[in-house]
Amino acid sequence: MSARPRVLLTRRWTAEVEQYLAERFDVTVNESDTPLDAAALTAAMQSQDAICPTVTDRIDRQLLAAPNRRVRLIGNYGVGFNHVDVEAAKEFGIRVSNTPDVLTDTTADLAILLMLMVSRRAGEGERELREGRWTGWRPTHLMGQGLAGKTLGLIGFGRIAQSTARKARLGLDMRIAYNSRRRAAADVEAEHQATYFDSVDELVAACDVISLHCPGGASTHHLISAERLRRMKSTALLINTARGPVVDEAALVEALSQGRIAGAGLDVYEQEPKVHPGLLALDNVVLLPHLGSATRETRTAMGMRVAENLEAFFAGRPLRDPVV
Ligand code: 8YV
Repeated sequence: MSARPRVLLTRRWTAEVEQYLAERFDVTVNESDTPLDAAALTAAMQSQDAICPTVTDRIDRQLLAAPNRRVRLIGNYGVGFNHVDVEAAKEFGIRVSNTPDVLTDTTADLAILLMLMVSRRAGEGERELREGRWTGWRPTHLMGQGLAGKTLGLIGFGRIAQSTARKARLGLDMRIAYNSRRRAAADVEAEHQATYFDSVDELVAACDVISLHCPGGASTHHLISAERLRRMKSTALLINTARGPVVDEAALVEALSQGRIAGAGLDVYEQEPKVHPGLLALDNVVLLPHLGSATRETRTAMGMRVAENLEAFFAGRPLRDPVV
């Protein structure tokens, strides 16, 4: 029997997937479950046939250019791949795959959760109660704002944005508007009763809630800038389940502290796991630790999707989810 391909999981995965992979590949798992440093990743590039990274690993040009490289596939655990230099991978003939579809609803649920938590001041209320500051019911206590009839503006209109639109429209009775690099087909717009804005500036000015669903990377860096925050309504909420650097965090802190927008719900940050101290001090912001896809079902489905890509690659079949 020929030797089984060597595969590195840079973090612990769910038990089902680790077992599934161990039955098919020569798997190394990073038992410490803490991010590997550049030296460990370089050694893996030289000893493994495939590496399966997560958002906490930096797979940059220098790493991909490691001398005596053995790795031929980067099987990313996650749909977003802005932590992988795909241009360099392409140049060096290294394949890259990701895990679309399986985390769509789970991540959209989290966007809705943040919208509800911020609009109904749930974080503030829970802190008040746990800290023993709740003095009892009164008509004007922690009044939030309703979402029904309000307009949700989506930036990016891929799978997760459309799932969020569906849940917001059918579940919360919101109106849908969006901006994306490419306008969606007429039947997709009709399905979501979505209004297209070809300008982000106009979208942010017109909507009550802005939710980010675009990819990370250079083209969307600080897309939500101080200037765009200024264009938003003073009652508006900003939701980010995409990537931290899409928002200028320092500008957001300023806008929130000065009451220029009403609140924000964040699941991602510019320098994870660091969070801007200004955000921590604010009450009108809900902060979650990158939980977008964190359900048992989804984390297993993501791992199985990586497994499908590994199996296809090493059997010489086309990748299920080719990025490069
Ligand atoms: C993942 C995500 O947990 O898939 C993505 O792009 O942001 C998260 O859902 C993370 O990226 C895993 O690498």
